[in-house]
Amino acid sequence: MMSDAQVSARIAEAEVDAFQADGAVHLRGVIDPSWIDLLKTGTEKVLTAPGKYGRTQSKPDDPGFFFTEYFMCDYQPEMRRYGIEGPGGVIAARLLRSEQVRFFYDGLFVKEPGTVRRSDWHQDQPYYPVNGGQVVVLWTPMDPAPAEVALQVVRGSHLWGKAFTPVIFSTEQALAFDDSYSPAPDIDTARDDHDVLSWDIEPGDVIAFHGMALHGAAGNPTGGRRRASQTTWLGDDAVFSRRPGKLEPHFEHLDYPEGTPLTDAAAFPKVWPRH
Ligand SMILES: O=C(O)CCC(=O)C(=O)O
Repeated sequence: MMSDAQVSARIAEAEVDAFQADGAVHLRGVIDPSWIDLLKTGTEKVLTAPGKYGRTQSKPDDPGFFFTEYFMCDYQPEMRRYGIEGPGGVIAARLLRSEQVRFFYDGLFVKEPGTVRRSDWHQDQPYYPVNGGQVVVLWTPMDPAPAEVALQVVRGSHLWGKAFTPVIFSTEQALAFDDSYSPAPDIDTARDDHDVLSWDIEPGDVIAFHGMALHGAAGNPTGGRRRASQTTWLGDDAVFSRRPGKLEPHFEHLDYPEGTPLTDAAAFPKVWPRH
């Protein structure tokens, strides 16, 4: 098992610079195989007995099967162990150049072979009441994923200064936000107008992307499964900021004065430094 120092040393300064400038970076071999095994075990348990946010995103007559779940660290021991004890905290601290890192939440994206339903282009931060530049999502595949089916990111979109209206995947319904939010552009119909970052990715690798980076993923036309975990991490400058509309009920208990640093250990356990 790699030590935290070994994980950190695998991330070159140029990769940190790329993350900061592009809003995303592909990190190779930063997650030990034993963590991937733990994620796979957790995934099967979640598929068998999902929590209250488990959703089938593909419609009954859609080919394939696309399943998502969130907040597994609250109820699923394998996922919790990976989130809290795994290498995510040190990776996030390095990429965010943050003194401290707090675990925020996790997600699961399973696309069985032949899945047509895609993950629409979106930014993550509008879905939750957190502002700040030091927010990173670590997207971690459990299966090899060629670039066409892995997560893709529009280069530099985290610096556009734009916030896009969240849309609930399963119902395709936009949340009722005010006009400080606009609909996300459909990158697929105008791909040539955008610089889309994509990578062939293996288990053990991570695509790290900024909370305001515009990202999406195709369905899964391949013959293999495409299971991926995401964990979301908050750095020093992350603060509470109320969104102009209703969010997932899970976030409703988060209620602080606007701009409060997110250091409430019950909601945001500190994972870096380790002690
Ligand atoms: O894996 C996918 O299909 C989408 C992942 C995603 O959108 C996310 O991690 O926010």
